[in-house]
Amino acid sequence: MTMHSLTLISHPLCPFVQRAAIVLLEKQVAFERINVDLNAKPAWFLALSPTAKVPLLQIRQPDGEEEILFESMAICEYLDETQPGPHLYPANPVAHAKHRAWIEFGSATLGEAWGYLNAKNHASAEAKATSFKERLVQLENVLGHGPYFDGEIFGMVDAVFAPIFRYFDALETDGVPLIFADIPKVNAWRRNLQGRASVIGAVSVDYQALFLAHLRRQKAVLAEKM
Ligand SMILES: N[C@@H](CCC(=O)N[C@@H](CS)C(=O)NCC(=O)O)C(=O)O
Repeated sequence: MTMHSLTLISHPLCPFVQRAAIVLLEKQVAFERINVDLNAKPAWFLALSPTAKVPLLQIRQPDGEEEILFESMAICEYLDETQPGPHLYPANPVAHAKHRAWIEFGSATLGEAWGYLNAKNHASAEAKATSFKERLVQLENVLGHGPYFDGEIFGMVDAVFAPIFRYFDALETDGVPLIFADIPKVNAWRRNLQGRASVIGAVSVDYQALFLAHLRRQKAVLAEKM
Protein backbone atom coordinates (compact mmCIF):
# COMPACT_ATOMS: atom_id res chain seq x y z
CA MET A 1 0.00 0.00 0.00
CA THR A 2 1.58 3.27 -1.10
CA MET A 3 0.81 6.25 1.10
CA HIS A 4 2.13 9.07 -1.02
CA SER A 5 0.52 11.08 -3.76
CA LEU A 6 1.84 11.38 -7.27
CA THR A 7 1.49 14.29 -9.70
CA LEU A 8 2.58 13.98 -13.31
CA ILE A 9 3.56 17.36 -14.68
CA SER A 10 2.65 17.06 -18.30
CA HIS A 11 1.85 18.41 -21.72
CA PRO A 12 -1.14 17.01 -23.65
CA LEU A 13 0.92 16.02 -26.71
CA CYS A 14 4.20 14.92 -25.15
CA PRO A 15 5.16 11.32 -25.99
CA PHE A 16 7.59 11.19 -23.04
CA VAL A 17 4.77 12.13 -20.64
CA GLN A 18 2.68 9.35 -22.17
CA ARG A 19 5.31 6.77 -21.19
CA ALA A 20 4.87 7.65 -17.53
CA ALA A 21 1.08 7.92 -17.80
CA ILE A 22 0.93 4.45 -19.39
CA VAL A 23 3.03 2.98 -16.57
CA LEU A 24 0.81 4.60 -13.93
CA LEU A 25 -2.32 3.31 -15.67
CA GLU A 26 -0.87 -0.20 -16.12
CA LYS A 27 -0.22 -0.26 -12.39
CA GLN A 28 -3.61 1.28 -11.63
CA VAL A 29 -2.03 3.90 -9.43
CA ALA A 30 -4.03 7.05 -8.77
CA PHE A 31 -2.28 10.22 -9.90
CA GLU A 32 -2.99 13.82 -10.65
CA ARG A 33 -1.98 15.42 -13.91
CA ILE A 34 -1.06 19.06 -14.40
CA ASN A 35 -0.45 20.39 -17.90
CA VAL A 36 2.17 23.06 -18.51
CA ASP A 37 2.14 25.52 -21.39
CA LEU A 38 5.54 24.81 -22.92
CA ASN A 39 5.35 28.05 -24.95
CA ALA A 40 5.04 30.09 -21.75
CA LYS A 41 6.68 27.98 -19.07
CA PRO A 42 5.58 29.11 -15.61
CA ALA A 43 8.24 30.09 -13.07
CA TRP A 44 7.22 27.29 -10.67
CA PHE A 45 7.84 24.76 -13.45
CA LEU A 46 11.24 26.19 -14.37
CA ALA A 47 12.20 26.07 -10.72
CA LEU A 48 11.35 22.36 -10.55
CA SER A 49 12.67 21.08 -13.88
CA PRO A 50 16.45 21.03 -14.42
CA THR A 51 15.91 20.57 -18.18
CA ALA A 52 12.81 22.81 -18.47
CA LYS A 53 11.08 19.76 -19.98
CA VAL A 54 8.12 17.57 -19.12
CA PRO A 55 7.48 15.05 -17.71
CA LEU A 56 8.19 15.67 -14.05
CA LEU A 57 6.90 13.43 -11.30
CA GLN A 58 6.15 15.11 -8.01
CA ILE A 59 6.09 12.65 -5.11
CA ARG A 60 4.48 13.80 -1.86
CA GLN A 61 5.21 11.56 1.13
CA PRO A 62 2.75 11.34 4.05
CA ASP A 63 5.25 13.21 6.27
CA GLY A 64 5.09 16.19 3.90
CA GLU A 65 8.44 15.41 2.23
CA GLU A 66 8.41 16.17 -1.46
CA GLU A 67 10.61 14.84 -4.27
CA ILE A 68 10.72 15.77 -7.93
CA LEU A 69 11.89 13.35 -10.61
CA PHE A 70 12.70 14.33 -14.19
CA GLU A 71 13.47 12.34 -17.36
CA SER A 72 10.75 9.98 -18.51
CA MET A 73 12.66 6.70 -18.18
CA ALA A 74 13.92 7.56 -14.70
CA ILE A 75 10.30 8.26 -13.76
CA CYS A 76 9.00 5.07 -15.40
CA GLU A 77 11.64 2.94 -13.70
CA TYR A 78 10.98 4.54 -10.30
CA LEU A 79 7.28 3.76 -10.76
CA ASP A 80 8.01 0.22 -11.87
CA GLU A 81 10.18 -0.40 -8.84
CA THR A 82 7.97 1.22 -6.22
CA GLN A 83 4.36 0.82 -7.26
CA PRO A 84 2.22 -2.30 -6.96
CA GLY A 85 0.98 -4.09 -10.02
CA PRO A 86 2.77 -6.01 -12.76
CA HIS A 87 6.45 -5.33 -13.43
CA LEU A 88 7.06 -3.85 -16.83
CA TYR A 89 10.59 -5.20 -17.25
CA PRO A 90 11.50 -8.89 -17.40
CA ALA A 91 13.27 -10.24 -14.30
CA ASN A 92 15.99 -11.98 -16.31
CA PRO A 93 19.01 -9.60 -16.43
CA VAL A 94 19.84 -10.27 -20.08
CA ALA A 95 16.24 -9.76 -21.17
CA HIS A 96 16.07 -6.63 -18.98
CA ALA A 97 19.20 -5.19 -20.61
CA LYS A 98 17.81 -5.95 -24.07
CA HIS A 99 14.56 -4.16 -23.24
CA ARG A 100 16.50 -1.11 -22.10
CA ALA A 101 18.44 -1.17 -25.34
CA TRP A 102 15.23 -1.32 -27.41
CA ILE A 103 13.94 1.63 -25.40
CA GLU A 104 17.00 3.62 -26.56
CA PHE A 105 16.20 2.46 -30.07
CA GLY A 106 12.63 3.64 -29.44
CA SER A 107 13.77 7.12 -28.46
CA ALA A 108 15.80 7.41 -31.67
CA THR A 109 12.82 6.07 -33.64
CA LEU A 110 10.64 8.73 -32.03
CA GLY A 111 13.15 11.35 -33.25
CA GLU A 112 12.88 10.10 -36.84
CA ALA A 113 9.08 9.93 -36.66
CA TRP A 114 8.90 13.45 -35.22
CA GLY A 115 11.22 14.74 -37.95
CA TYR A 116 9.01 13.18 -40.61
CA LEU A 117 5.76 14.46 -39.08
CA ASN A 118 7.04 18.02 -38.70
CA ALA A 119 9.07 18.25 -41.93
CA LYS A 120 8.50 21.56 -43.68
CA ASN A 121 9.55 20.48 -47.15
CA HIS A 122 9.12 17.36 -49.25
CA ALA A 123 12.84 16.48 -49.42
CA SER A 124 13.24 16.41 -45.67
CA ALA A 125 9.90 14.58 -45.22
CA GLU A 126 11.11 11.89 -47.64
CA ALA A 127 14.51 11.54 -45.95
CA LYS A 128 12.93 11.21 -42.50
CA ALA A 129 10.27 8.80 -43.79
CA THR A 130 13.06 6.60 -45.15
CA SER A 131 15.03 6.52 -41.90
CA PHE A 132 11.87 5.99 -39.86
CA LYS A 133 10.83 3.12 -42.14
CA GLU A 134 14.29 1.53 -41.82
CA ARG A 135 13.81 1.38 -38.07
CA LEU A 136 10.34 -0.11 -38.45
CA VAL A 137 11.83 -2.83 -40.68
CA GLN A 138 14.45 -3.57 -38.02
CA LEU A 139 11.61 -3.97 -35.52
CA GLU A 140 9.74 -6.23 -37.94
CA ASN A 141 12.79 -8.51 -37.93
CA VAL A 142 12.89 -8.89 -34.16
CA LEU A 143 9.18 -9.04 -33.31
CA GLY A 144 7.72 -12.42 -32.42
CA HIS A 145 4.10 -13.50 -32.43
CA GLY A 146 2.94 -10.72 -30.15
CA PRO A 147 0.61 -9.37 -29.14
CA TYR A 148 3.28 -7.16 -27.55
CA PHE A 149 6.97 -6.46 -28.07
CA ASP A 150 8.09 -9.46 -26.05
CA GLY A 151 5.07 -11.71 -26.38
CA GLU A 152 2.10 -12.00 -24.07
CA ILE A 153 3.17 -9.50 -21.44
CA PHE A 154 2.82 -5.75 -21.93
CA GLY A 155 6.07 -4.07 -20.90
CA MET A 156 8.15 -0.91 -20.82
CA VAL A 157 9.15 -1.19 -24.50
CA ASP A 158 5.44 -1.16 -25.36
CA ALA A 159 4.95 1.98 -23.26
CA VAL A 160 7.72 3.68 -25.29
CA PHE A 161 6.47 2.72 -28.74
CA ALA A 162 2.74 3.29 -28.15
CA PRO A 163 3.05 7.12 -28.28
CA ILE A 164 5.05 6.89 -31.54
CA PHE A 165 2.39 4.78 -33.23
CA ARG A 166 -0.35 7.04 -31.87
CA TYR A 167 0.86 9.88 -34.10
CA PHE A 168 0.12 7.77 -37.15
CA ASP A 169 -3.24 6.63 -35.81
CA ALA A 170 -4.17 10.32 -35.68
CA LEU A 171 -3.26 10.91 -39.34
CA GLU A 172 -5.15 9.93 -42.44
CA THR A 173 -2.84 11.04 -45.23
CA ASP A 174 -1.52 9.32 -48.34
CA GLY A 175 2.09 8.78 -47.25
CA VAL A 176 1.36 6.97 -44.02
CA PRO A 177 0.09 3.67 -45.49
CA LEU A 178 3.36 3.45 -47.49
CA ILE A 179 5.47 3.77 -44.36
CA PHE A 180 3.55 0.94 -42.74
CA ALA A 181 3.40 -1.26 -45.87
CA ASP A 182 4.99 -4.73 -45.77
CA ILE A 183 5.67 -4.81 -42.04
CA PRO A 184 2.77 -6.98 -40.83
CA LYS A 185 4.18 -7.71 -37.38
CA VAL A 186 4.73 -4.03 -36.68
CA ASN A 187 1.18 -3.31 -37.84
CA ALA A 188 -0.27 -6.01 -35.60
CA TRP A 189 1.77 -4.67 -32.68
CA ARG A 190 0.60 -1.15 -33.45
CA ARG A 191 -3.06 -2.27 -33.46
CA ASN A 192 -2.64 -4.17 -30.19
CA LEU A 193 -1.10 -1.13 -28.52
CA GLN A 194 -3.84 1.12 -29.93
CA GLY A 195 -6.48 -1.00 -28.16
CA ARG A 196 -4.74 -1.21 -24.77
CA ALA A 197 -6.65 0.62 -22.02
CA SER A 198 -3.53 2.25 -20.55
CA VAL A 199 -2.51 3.56 -23.97
CA ILE A 200 -5.99 4.92 -24.66
CA GLY A 201 -6.15 6.55 -21.22
CA ALA A 202 -2.71 8.18 -21.45
CA VAL A 203 -4.01 11.10 -23.52
CA SER A 204 -7.14 13.23 -23.41
CA VAL A 205 -10.03 12.73 -25.83
CA ASP A 206 -9.05 15.82 -27.83
CA TYR A 207 -5.55 14.46 -28.54
CA GLN A 208 -6.12 14.01 -32.28
CA ALA A 209 -7.50 17.54 -32.74
CA LEU A 210 -4.60 19.01 -30.73
CA PHE A 211 -2.02 17.05 -32.69
CA LEU A 212 -3.45 18.03 -36.08
CA ALA A 213 -3.61 21.67 -34.97
CA HIS A 214 0.06 21.40 -33.94
CA LEU A 215 1.03 20.13 -37.42
CA ARG A 216 -0.88 22.97 -39.09
CA ARG A 217 0.82 25.53 -36.85
CA GLN A 218 4.20 24.03 -37.74
CA LYS A 219 3.28 24.34 -41.43
CA ALA A 220 4.30 20.71 -41.78
CA VAL A 221 4.17 19.27 -45.29
CA LEU A 222 1.81 16.57 -43.98
CA ALA A 223 -0.68 19.24 -42.88
CA GLU A 224 -1.12 20.32 -46.53
CA LYS A 225 -2.99 17.06 -47.13
CA MET A 226 -5.35 17.49 -44.19
N1 LIG B 1 14.64 13.13 -22.45
C1 LIG B 1 13.44 13.75 -21.96
C2 LIG B 1 12.73 14.43 -23.12
C3 LIG B 1 11.49 15.20 -22.65
C4 LIG B 1 11.03 16.22 -23.70
O1 LIG B 1 11.69 16.42 -24.74
N2 LIG B 1 9.89 16.89 -23.40
C5 LIG B 1 9.45 17.93 -24.29
C6 LIG B 1 7.95 17.82 -24.59
S1 LIG B 1 7.59 16.32 -25.44
C7 LIG B 1 9.59 19.26 -23.59
O2 LIG B 1 9.28 19.41 -22.43
N3 LIG B 1 10.05 20.26 -24.33
C8 LIG B 1 10.14 21.60 -23.83
C9 LIG B 1 11.32 22.31 -24.37
O3 LIG B 1 12.20 21.66 -24.96
O4 LIG B 1 11.40 23.52 -24.20
C10 LIG B 1 12.55 12.71 -21.28
O5 LIG B 1 12.67 11.52 -21.66
O6 LIG B 1 11.81 13.05 -20.35
